[in-house]
Amino acid sequence: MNRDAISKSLDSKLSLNKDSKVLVVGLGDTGFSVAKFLHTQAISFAVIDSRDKPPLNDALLAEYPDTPVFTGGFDEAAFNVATHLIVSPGVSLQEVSIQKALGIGASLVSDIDLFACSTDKPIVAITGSNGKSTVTTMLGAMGQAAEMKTAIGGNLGIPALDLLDETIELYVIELSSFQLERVSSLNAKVATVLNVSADHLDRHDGIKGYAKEKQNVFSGDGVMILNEDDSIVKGMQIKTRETEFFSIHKNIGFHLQQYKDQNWLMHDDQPMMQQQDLPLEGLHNVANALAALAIGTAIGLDKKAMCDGLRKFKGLNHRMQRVANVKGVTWVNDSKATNIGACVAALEGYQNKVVLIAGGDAKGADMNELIPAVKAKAKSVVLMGKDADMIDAAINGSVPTYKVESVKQAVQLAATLVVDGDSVLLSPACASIDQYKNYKDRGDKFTSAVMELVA
Ligand code: UMA
Ligand code: ADP
Repeated sequence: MNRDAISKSLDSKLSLNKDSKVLVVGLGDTGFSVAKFLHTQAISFAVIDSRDKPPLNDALLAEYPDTPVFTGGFDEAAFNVATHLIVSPGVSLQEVSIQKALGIGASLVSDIDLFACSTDKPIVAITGSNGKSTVTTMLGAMGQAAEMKTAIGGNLGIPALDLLDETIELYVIELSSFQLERVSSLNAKVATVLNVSADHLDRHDGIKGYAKEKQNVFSGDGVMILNEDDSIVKGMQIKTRETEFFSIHKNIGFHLQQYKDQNWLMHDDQPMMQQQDLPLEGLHNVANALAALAIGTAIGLDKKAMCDGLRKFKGLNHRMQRVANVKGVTWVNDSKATNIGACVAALEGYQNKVVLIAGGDAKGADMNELIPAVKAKAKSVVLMGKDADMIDAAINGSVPTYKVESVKQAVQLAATLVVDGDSVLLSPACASIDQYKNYKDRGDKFTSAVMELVA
């Protein structure tokens, strides 16, 4: 779409035009991408961030020196004059200033709304508690194999607005519950909720409220891709909409089935590819591949290209990533397991018991839900971080536990607990922000500590 077409679309769908008074709330990657976008649309804006010196402050002022920027708190006056608030996902909508501004008539808009109004190319929208980044990247690999110019981003890393480019033929956008709770005009051509398990309960109104935000991904009339094995997701079906299912337990839609004595990924009665050709560990990754095949088929990608894309996809760092084998012990970095569902999926993938390293910020989750998998698959648990005591209380002596101050110490201690043939799994079931910059930082420190053992 050209600039004029985008302006018309923004005006008609979001009542956003040159007369609007826009306040961009949050100056991180999202806020900066919004600023760039509004600038190209010649819509004036101010930016606000509650940190004293947000990291992109200088970059913004270097690029757009005339922009009013408010930092070090949420200045009520800036909110009171705004007609539109474009709020970054990391900023809670419960902020008093935001609620007041919405109360006196400001509109809530997200970067994803701006993005969706600015392209007429197909959008695939992917959400779920776990597997979003994996499935989004699988679709990127499939699009590439099909020689379709495909852009991937959103919560994955590159803000959606930064992906906009006239030459792109397919957008695959990962969306978090925070992004979805502030989206009004998405209308993706194909959308999925991969699964729903407890996460971010410190920001949402229980699991029901969290699932409701995820369901927003289906706004519009596109194809719905649903997980037959997840009762919450299955319950999201809208009978009048075109729907496709995926399952690892039932022979329905895109599923896993024995065919000619081998396990195959099937579409109805058609074999697509053998499970053994998927270069990823764990049944949860088979579910991810089936979801990606269902999405790709709904978009119209060629079957052979999709399977070629999957065969070449080696997985993402910090997700069940084997970092080393030291004296017969396998060390696995699953630092991205920031909730219980991901840790359970990781543990269930093992035949033999492992030494589990877990803990961090549980984000309001009930750690009792982790215990059956811990009892079944952990020989001992090394705990770290803010909610170590809470996890220890839930384990309640059923498995030996040890407490440490950091992931480095966890590696050093775990090394004393293992014998030849064991695995040590960092799969924290918690966010990292209580002790680390992010999950990557935690995973990198784990890997460095393992490398020190090698040395
Ligand atoms: N801020 C305030 N007040 C607050 C909270 C935040 O002013 O009360 C400001 C911060 O000071 C900061 C800015 O808001 O300057 C940051 O905004 P942000 O937290 O929304 O972060 P962005 O840099 O815009 O990154 C966001 C996503 N971050 C979050 O949802 C927390 C990134 O997902 C995403 O990649 C990026 O947009 C591009 O779309 C990260 C993430 O951790 C990877 N996501 C969570 C997850 O995957 O579990 C949801
Ligand atoms: P997300 O983007 O939703 O956080 P990722 O693909 O980054 O998902 O994976 C995050 C964590 O969840 C990793 O620990 C990974 O091993 C695990 N995981 C991936 N797919 C699934 C799934 N379908 N079910 C449960 N856990 C999963």
